[in-house]
Amino acid sequence: KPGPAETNGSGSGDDHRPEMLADALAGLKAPRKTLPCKWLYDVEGAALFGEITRLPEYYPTRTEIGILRGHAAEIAAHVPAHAAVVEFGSGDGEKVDVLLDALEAPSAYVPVDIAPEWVAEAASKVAVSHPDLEVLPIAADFTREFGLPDQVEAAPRLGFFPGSTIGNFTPEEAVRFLARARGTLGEDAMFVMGADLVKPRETLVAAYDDAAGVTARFNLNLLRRLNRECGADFDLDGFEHVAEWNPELKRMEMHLRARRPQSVALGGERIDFAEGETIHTENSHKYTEEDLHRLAGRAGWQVQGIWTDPARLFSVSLLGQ
Ligand code: AVJ
Repeated sequence: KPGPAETNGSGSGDDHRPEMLADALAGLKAPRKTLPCKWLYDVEGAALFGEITRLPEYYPTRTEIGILRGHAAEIAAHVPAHAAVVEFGSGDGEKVDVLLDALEAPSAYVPVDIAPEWVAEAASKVAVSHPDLEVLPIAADFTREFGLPDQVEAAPRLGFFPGSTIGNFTPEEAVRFLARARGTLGEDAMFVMGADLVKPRETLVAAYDDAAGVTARFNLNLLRRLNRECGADFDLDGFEHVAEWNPELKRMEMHLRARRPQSVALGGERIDFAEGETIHTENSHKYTEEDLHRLAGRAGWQVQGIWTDPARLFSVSLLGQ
């Protein structure tokens, strides 16, 4: 099946490359090298992430869908009829379908994503599965302030933020995001959020360093992308994928580690790597139920319910006022 078109580069849309190059130079010239995780998700990165979600070790996606299927009616019982569902980051339609099926006469579906192609795809899938629903896609960066279309003005709003994407934020950023979402959705809004739970290290490390090496390819795609789109000359064999549990900060960290000393050309500059030096590429924060209550409270929300799977791997929370 054809995926969404490339947002930039050869195709249409704003050129993201100057921003990506500026981010890369800033991150790689810092004393501890980093690259923002948002650049992991180009078309190839998104395809690799899709592959990750089907790996035996990567429990989050299938566990979350199981929780949603098992408890959608219970969750929906808390939500007023005719709600407009606003999805932060457009999914592939599967998760939101489960929610929409359980809600009483939802009035609208508003997928929000920075890539116009992705929102359009989410919108057309849901338009097919729910032909009576008004579908109003918005191309916007959901980590920043954005407005809802006038058509959803009157309806009660339900935010939907599945996938543990919240885990990409630090707890402070997560509080700011949740508070902003409350403002965007308005009075009496509710919010359904998926978050990965703290668990033994071995399970986490396996999920982020799978035996088939798909997560390694996903991580290394960031360097491939800098080569392809920013004219860098990273030697992909010169770096290896590292997935580490940080118990103090309760997060999985992905890094790329230089296997040997090397020097890389990027944007007219040279970036030097010592052997063993790492680039920090992604965080995936894990929460306890207690942490989730605290997080929601700090952002001005109240937890109405938290649903988990029998093994307590993953959580789906309903936040309200
Ligand atoms: C898409 C951010 C939820 O943190 O589990 C999966 C990304 N990175 N394997 C996650 C990811 C490596 C994923 N999120």
